Amino acid sequence: MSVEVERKFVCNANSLKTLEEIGVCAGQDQFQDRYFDTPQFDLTLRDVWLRQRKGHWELKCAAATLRGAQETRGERAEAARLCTRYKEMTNVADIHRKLREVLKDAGENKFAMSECCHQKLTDPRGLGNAEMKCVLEEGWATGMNLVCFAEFTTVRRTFTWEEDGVHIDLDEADFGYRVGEIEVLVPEGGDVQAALDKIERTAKKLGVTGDQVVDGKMSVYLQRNYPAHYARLLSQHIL
Ligand code: V4E
Repeated sequence: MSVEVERKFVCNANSLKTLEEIGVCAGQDQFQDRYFDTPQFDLTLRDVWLRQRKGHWELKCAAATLRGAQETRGERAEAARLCTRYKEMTNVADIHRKLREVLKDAGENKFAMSECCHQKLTDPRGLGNAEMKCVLEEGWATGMNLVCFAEFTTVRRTFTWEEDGVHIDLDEADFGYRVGEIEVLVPEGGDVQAALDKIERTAKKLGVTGDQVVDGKMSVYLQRNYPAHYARLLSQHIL
C-alpha cells in the first residue's frame, strides 16, 4: 500500500511551456473510470473512493494526518493544505476487507456474498482472469449493494520531472474539464513531508500560483451530476 500525495493545478500556457521544456513526456494514455458506491453514498461520505480503471479495482481512502506535516507552520503548512493525501489500494483482498469494514460501520450489513465468493476473494490464487472478473463484479458490486454512479473517460499526458519520483499528469475528461496534477507516491511509512516539499518546489518552477485548492475531475463531475451529494460532501469537508 502506498500514499499518493497530490496537488492539482490549472495548467496555463506558461506552465505548459515550462513543463514541455523541463519535463520529459512519458506518453499519452486514455482510460475509462467507473466509480462505485451504495445508493446512499456510504463510501464517498466517508471519503472512500472505489473505482474500476482499465479492468482493475482501485480504492482510495484518506490517509491519517501525518505528524511531520501537522506540526509544520507557515509556508510549509500552506503547501500541505493545497495537497491531498490518500492511501491507494490495488490488492483485491485488501480492498474487499476495507469495504466490509467501512460498510459495516455504515450499517450496510445486508451482504449477499456467498461463502464461496468470499473465499475466492480472500484467497484469489489460482483464479483465471475471467473468473476473477466475474467474482469481483458479481461478488462486490452486487453483493455489497454497490452500483456504478459515475463513468467517464480521460485522456492523460504524463511527464516525469527533474526531481526523483515526481510525476505530472495533464488530464482532459470527456465531460469537458482539464486539470493538471503534480504527484508523488510515498511507500507506507515513507517521508510524506519530503513529498510535500518536492511538490511545492515543482509547483513554484511551473509558476503555479494561487492559494485555492483546484477541483479534481470527480469534484466537477459530482457538482454537475449529483449537486445535492456534492453539497453534502462540501459541507462535510470531504471535497
Ligand atoms: C474525489 C476524490 C477521489 C477520487 C479520485 O479523484 P481524482 O484524484 O480527481 O482522480 P484521478 O483520476 O486524478 O486519480 P489518479 O489517477 O491521480 O489516481 S480520491 C480523493 N478524492 C477527494 C479529493 C479531494 N477532497 N480534493 C481534491 C483536490 N481531490 C480529490
